[in-house]
Amino acid sequence: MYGPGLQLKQIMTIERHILEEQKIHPEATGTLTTLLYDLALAGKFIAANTARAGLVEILGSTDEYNVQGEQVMKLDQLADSTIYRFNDHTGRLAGMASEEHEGIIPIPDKYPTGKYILLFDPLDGSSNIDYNTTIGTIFSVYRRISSEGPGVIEDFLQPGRNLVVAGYLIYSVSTMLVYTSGTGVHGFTLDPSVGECLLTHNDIRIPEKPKYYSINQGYERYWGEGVSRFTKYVQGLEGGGKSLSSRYIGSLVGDFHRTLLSGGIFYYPADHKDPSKPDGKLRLLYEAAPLAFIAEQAGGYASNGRQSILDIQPQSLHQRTPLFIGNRELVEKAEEYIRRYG
Ligand code: AFP
Repeated sequence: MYGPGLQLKQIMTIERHILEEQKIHPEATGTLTTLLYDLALAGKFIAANTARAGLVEILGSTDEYNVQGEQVMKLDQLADSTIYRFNDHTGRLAGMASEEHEGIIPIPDKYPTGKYILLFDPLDGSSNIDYNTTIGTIFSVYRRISSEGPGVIEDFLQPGRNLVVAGYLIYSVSTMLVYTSGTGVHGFTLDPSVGECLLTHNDIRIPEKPKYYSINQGYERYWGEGVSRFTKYVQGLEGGGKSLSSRYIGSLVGDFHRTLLSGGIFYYPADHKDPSKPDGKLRLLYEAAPLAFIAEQAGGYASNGRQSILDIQPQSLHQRTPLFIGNRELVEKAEEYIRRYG
């Protein structure tokens, strides 16, 4: 319980923070504010269920496979339907897209459509579920391009530069929500005793001195020369490099969150492991782009090895992309190695 030991100088709930942010935009109608509020609420529901994962019969996988050919975990479905149900009826959205659905998720005819588009990865890192390790939810919001009615594919295939809001929830030692609406990156920690997300990380900046590099080293034999040599660089073995320590969770949200707070680089490059996935594993629209927006707002940078993630024009909903994200200096160094060695 809070009392004399209270660590926070000021209690700023996520609701209050979102409302304060809204004041910066006098033209705001409040639609985005309530959308963010509901995403935070959906996150609390998902957090409550992930916290009970070992206790109720939701741990483990279903027998179904999603559009990526990956086995769908029960918690994935629960997270997916939670976010959908919080957002289908509000009149704020023209449509949604999720990792778990092949096409656009339409707003049911009986509800009005609105001016925003919501994309989400309901439960990222779900192969970690059975091992009680970090998982997360990633969300991003665009303004629709079409003028009215149900959202069309062009509304979804927008470059990350057009993002209005991006954020993630991380379900770990504690649950946190981190988001940006283009005015810095702010992190809120869920206090389970009162059920509120309180501001604990105001205006997050990636530390200038990087601490960790993060890549699945198990795939080393599938990398191109640029990635191999860059990895030697971050290990301090080539080019007067950094000699960083290594960390890898295998959950993008977890690996990114650590990179954001500690400084360093996370990368999931293109590799030769699976010819059907020449651009690596991660998805541009609902994984790489939102985290790239957050990274840039925190003073960092994200690239596919050749150009900014935020400048890529998506061609399809589930498009994959190589991702290099973290301290600008390191990501640009990775680009340099890839330009030079491929
Ligand atoms: P899962 O949701 O199947 O666990 O995949 C997680 C993920 O998409 C991303 O969160 C990780 O960064 C990446 O895959 C890890 O992939 P590898 O297991 O190939 O390293």
